[in-house]
Amino acid sequence: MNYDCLSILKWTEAQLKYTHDVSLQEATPQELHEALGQAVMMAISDNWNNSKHTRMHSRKAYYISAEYLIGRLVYSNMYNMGILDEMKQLFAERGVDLAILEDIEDAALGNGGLGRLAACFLDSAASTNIPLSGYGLRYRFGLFKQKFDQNGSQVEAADDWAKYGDPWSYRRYNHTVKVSFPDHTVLAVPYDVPVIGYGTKNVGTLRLWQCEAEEELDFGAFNDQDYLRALTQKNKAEDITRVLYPNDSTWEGKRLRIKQQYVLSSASLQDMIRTYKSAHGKDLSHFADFYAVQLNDTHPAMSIPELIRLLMLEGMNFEQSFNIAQKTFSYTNHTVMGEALEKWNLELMASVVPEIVDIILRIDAKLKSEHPELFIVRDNTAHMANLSVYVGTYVNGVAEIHSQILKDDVFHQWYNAFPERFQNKTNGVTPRRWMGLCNPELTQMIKYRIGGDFLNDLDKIGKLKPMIDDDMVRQFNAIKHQKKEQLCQVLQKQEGISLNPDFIFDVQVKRLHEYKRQLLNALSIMDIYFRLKNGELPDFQPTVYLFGAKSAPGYQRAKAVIRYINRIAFLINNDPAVSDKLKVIFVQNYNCSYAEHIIPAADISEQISPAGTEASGTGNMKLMLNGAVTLGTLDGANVEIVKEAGMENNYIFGATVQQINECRDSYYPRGIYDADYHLRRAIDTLVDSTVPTDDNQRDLYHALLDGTHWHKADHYFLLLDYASYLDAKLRANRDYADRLNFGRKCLMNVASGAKFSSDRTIRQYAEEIWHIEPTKY
Ligand code: 26W
Repeated sequence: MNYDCLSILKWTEAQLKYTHDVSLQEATPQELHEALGQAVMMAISDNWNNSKHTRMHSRKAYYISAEYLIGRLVYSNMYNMGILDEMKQLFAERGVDLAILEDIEDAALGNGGLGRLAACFLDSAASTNIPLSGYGLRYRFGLFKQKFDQNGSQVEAADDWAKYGDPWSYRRYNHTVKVSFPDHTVLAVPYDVPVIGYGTKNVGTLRLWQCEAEEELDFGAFNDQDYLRALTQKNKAEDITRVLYPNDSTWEGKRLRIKQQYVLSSASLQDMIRTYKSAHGKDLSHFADFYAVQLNDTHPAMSIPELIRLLMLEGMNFEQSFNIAQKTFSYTNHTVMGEALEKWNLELMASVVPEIVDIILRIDAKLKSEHPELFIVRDNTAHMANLSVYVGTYVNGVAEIHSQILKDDVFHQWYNAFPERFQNKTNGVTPRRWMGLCNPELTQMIKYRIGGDFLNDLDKIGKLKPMIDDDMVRQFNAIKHQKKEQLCQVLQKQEGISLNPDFIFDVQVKRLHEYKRQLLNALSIMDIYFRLKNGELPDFQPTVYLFGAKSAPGYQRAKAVIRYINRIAFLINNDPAVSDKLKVIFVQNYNCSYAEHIIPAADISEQISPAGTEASGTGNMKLMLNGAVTLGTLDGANVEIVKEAGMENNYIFGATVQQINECRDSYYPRGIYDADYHLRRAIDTLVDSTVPTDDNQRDLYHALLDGTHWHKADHYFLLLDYASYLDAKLRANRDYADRLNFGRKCLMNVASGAKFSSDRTIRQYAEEIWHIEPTKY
């Protein structure tokens, strides 16, 4: 608040001079980023220190997460400080365009929704003065960078995000902790990242642990000229936080992952115990009165046995420690997909963290004595979700429908035993990054219309609704066009493709997974392509279908979908018969920064998972807030989005959860294939010679029509929903022709977005789960 921009500029210049001997104008983007980052860190340091001291003695919450998808911080930090425009101006006056910082890499310390949610939550807690801190891991390599080769296949490259330095964290070596394994002990060194609140002096903290060796160099080995052995311990320690696991929603029982999870858990809890003691003294029996810990899925669930272990080391008995742990932790579930639920083999776990296994077995014995129908350990396997439900105060899902499925299905028996523990916390997104920063034009229009800032009180956006008139719709449409022009420039530069901003922009951006059904979208595009060529869709409004998605590197089906979409894109984009009607583009390396360009330009938001599979979705909210209509199923938060914005302003299709459950046993997709010529023609392009094919594409074809040993045919019901999907898609396309009417639907979505601010979500966590109050300033 009231930061002095001229001082920040002066400090930046001084830093550049001292460290690189260059002027503002001569500096590379990386040098400028480093210097400006350091200057900003200086500017916020008093507020950051004050925030820590102010909350020292009060009850606090901690978010433990293996992932934080924070993206690029330089613009969002200055935005939240309220200085971005003035800084741009000051630099421009000196001949420097701050847009050069678009070259700075994202910090992608997360995979997708779960990691980005963690970042939005920290932003919201800081902006609403809620005393929440984050704990995570400082991966040397974040989520891989993605390119496409000549075949359209995904190629991965390491993401060395901090190679030019990281001005947004301070190494706090004095708070280093030790974490022990049977064969070695490692140091967990904290790096603190400030989380700058918007419109407040509050600055929160994200503390990221980096593993290092106690002895960097084995001098004996070095003297024996055994250089490899001299570095063994160093590498073994650093390996633990070397790389983020790139799997989103499929689980792999890897030894190194246990180590990561244990370091995250142990280091964070040791740190909490240290700060507890310095504020409240040695008696830890009141630990849970001052600390609430939220587990972001089960990735940090080893925190539960670890807290019990640490309290027992302090002299408490098992029962006392268990009770404190139960009061301390709550658990958020982010998926119902069976293959994503973490289940550790006990022998594997015991070889890495033996004492943790002993405690899990004691917890399991206690559970079984109280509730013989429930289990944590079964078949020599520890079910981490069950552990988290049992030794926790609350468990929540991330959208209404998802929380209901947890009660009815995933945790049905647990719900019967502990009904009072189950809650819902519908996800949200931060309006600062996902409106203010990425769409200043729309933000400005809304501020002007409703008279004042709304980015830290999104409820105000509802005031727009009664004001929507043709004039406002025209202004909205003009802004949308402007955002498309800007996106077209980015796409020209990044992908070398030129697009027409007058087209409809229909976007599907999210991780690539069979359940998200990018293939359904692709098949409908092929169908539309053939129909256009036959002159069957004379009034089709020109559309670009835009995809952005990374596939887990070992997920062959997902990679085959990427290749297929790239191949149909090549066919369609090079066919002069449809060039004024249809374009398909799959952007490379979709990430936070790309999202900030794509989302404001979208007209149509594809949210097409089969009902009951997508826990919430958060991209759907970002797109809604930027005025895209949802083309979606009644799944996840889509249900709440259309409840707020009106069915009539969105395009909802497909089977409901109930309908899917009812037809599951008798489902016969080949019957649909045989009966629908258009759909058949589209599906056949997976295997005929319309586009190049391969074994993996043939596998997609057979998975749809024949099934495999582990899944029946068309496990995700593409064929079941196809007809209603195409119908809704073409209806949206027709409706677009009436620009005023369609623009009104878009604006109704913007004006109905209040619920989807993560400020609302984080307040509900604070009130209903953590029982903490905002700090007063
Ligand atoms: C251990 C492997 C693994 C990795 C990641 C299992 C599960 C995950 C996450 C649960 C995947 C994820 O990001 N889930 C998404 O979480 C978002 C935030 O709540 C939701 O909006 C998405 O619907 C959900 O898929």
